[in-house]
Amino acid sequence: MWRALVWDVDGTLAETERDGHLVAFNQAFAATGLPWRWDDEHYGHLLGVTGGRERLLFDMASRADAPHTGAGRDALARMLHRLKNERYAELVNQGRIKLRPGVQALMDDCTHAGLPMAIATTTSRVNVHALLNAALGAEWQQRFVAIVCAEDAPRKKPDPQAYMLALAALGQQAGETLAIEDAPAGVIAARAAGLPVIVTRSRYFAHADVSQAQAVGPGLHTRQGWSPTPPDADQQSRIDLPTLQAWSPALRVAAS
Ligand code: XBP
Repeated sequence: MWRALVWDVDGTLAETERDGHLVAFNQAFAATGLPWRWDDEHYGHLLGVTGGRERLLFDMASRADAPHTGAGRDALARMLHRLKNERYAELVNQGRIKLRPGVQALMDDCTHAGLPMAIATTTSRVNVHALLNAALGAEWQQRFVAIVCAEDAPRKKPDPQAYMLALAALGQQAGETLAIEDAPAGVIAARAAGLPVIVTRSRYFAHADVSQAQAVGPGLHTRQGWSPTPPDADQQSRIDLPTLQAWSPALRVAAS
């Protein structure tokens, strides 16, 4: 049986990268008068860098029109990142970013069953707050034992720091706690902390190597298309908590 569940945020809870962060980065460039624009393909490439500010600095390193000094690039990245986060919150509040199908239903299952949940993300706290306040309401934080964000875990995924902190707050054994992820860096981080992981494929990591994960599927809304096959895979219904509990012996053996 799982004793706790840890959620990644971007890509796992919602398609925040495509519908939120990418749009907001481009709005921040425009608002600053910069000619830079990131297209879908370039952003997919940049997502190999975790952390929005780190992503900006990585991109600037190959731009001739970026500030020439490290201090100049750092100051610009901080300003753009702050602006981006403001625009991201606006997009969320406009209702442009919804939770992925099956996410809220599984959260509700856990809440009703008293199964503790935590969040482990490399995203800034303001972005997590914007998303979950809009999706779950003002009391959203009460649903999680721990909400570990970039500010708490500066060593970003694939470093296991965020998962280690979440696990410590939950007070559970790593092997009895399931992580839900979408990205290779997140899978590596969770596995390095000892957690079994299931992956719900997202837009930018649809074909990425997540071979360290114990199961991979299209999303929590369906039991079909998963590998390995979940219990009662012939059923059309979603991945609910009873399904995850029935699946746990196989996933835990695969993780050990
Ligand atoms: C995703 C990230 C973040 C977001 C942007 O983290 O790497 O950097 O792209 O958010 P996770 P910030 O998959 O762990 O949720 O701009 O706040 O970094």
